[in-house]
Amino acid sequence: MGSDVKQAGRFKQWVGGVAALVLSANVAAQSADPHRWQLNMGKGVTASSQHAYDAHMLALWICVAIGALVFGAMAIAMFRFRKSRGVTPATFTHNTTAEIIWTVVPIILLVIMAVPATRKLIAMYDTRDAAMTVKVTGVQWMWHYEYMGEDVTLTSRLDRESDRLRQNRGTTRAELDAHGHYLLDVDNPLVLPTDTKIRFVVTADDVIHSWWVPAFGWKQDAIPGLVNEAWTEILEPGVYRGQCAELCGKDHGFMPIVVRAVPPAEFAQWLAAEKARNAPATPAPAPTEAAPVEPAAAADDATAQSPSAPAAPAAG
Ligand SMILES: [Cu+2]
Repeated sequence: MGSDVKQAGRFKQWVGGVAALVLSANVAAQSADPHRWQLNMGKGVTASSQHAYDAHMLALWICVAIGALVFGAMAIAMFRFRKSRGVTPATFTHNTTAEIIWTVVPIILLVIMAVPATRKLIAMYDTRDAAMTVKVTGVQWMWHYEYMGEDVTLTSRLDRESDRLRQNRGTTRAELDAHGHYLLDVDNPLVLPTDTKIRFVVTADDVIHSWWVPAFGWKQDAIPGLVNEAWTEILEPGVYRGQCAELCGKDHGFMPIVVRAVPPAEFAQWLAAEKARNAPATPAPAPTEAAPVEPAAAADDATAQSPSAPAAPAAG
């Protein structure tokens, strides 16, 4: 009896799992997160990622057709012309027509794949006419973001809870599952507008990092002393996650990327609020709190202005 109940529970769980899988195909199309047992690459949420997906699918279907043709021909040849049927082999060794065909056809196929792929690659590197620029700086082991010309900067680190779980030896699987985005969450996500061409300039402060959000369809190396460019135009609002994709030291695995893409109007609001927050404290409007606010604000200012005090020059 008990085992029956257990079995029924199992079955329910299994059915639930399958349903979740089928449903998640829909949800995944929105969130662009990979899901369990995903077979194909994701379409992503930008024109670049969808171009990559299209190029991939074109090549895939050409491969499928070639595979079906070649293996089909082999199967027919092995079955119909087998020795046990008394077939005697032909004695010719060359066939000029066949050789020309199997040289020309692949060339045509390669051109069919290369032309759109090259066009898409060129578009991926065309950062002109961007509406805004975000500077991304990789630092061991976090990301700095600067909205160029807006006086808004962010520092984005691994969220506290992931950090606590990863450092605690007693962390259980259940705790990790409960987190939901273990090692893929940050304290301050990069907020970006949708339907806007955004240019990125990517660099690093210490070692080589790489900024990678799979749903955007590209990754860009962040190299100290070098400024790399990239651009994106996010088509759907959502939260997109990525990671540093260049081994950059012991905490390489703990500098995830989270982008929150919101409609342009919401982004403008957020940016205005950030600007107000970062602006030097104006003395006039202090409606609720009085004196004790001032020194704290001043201290904040001082630290914000000199994030790293230059070391005294070494003598000699
Ligand atoms: Cu890194």
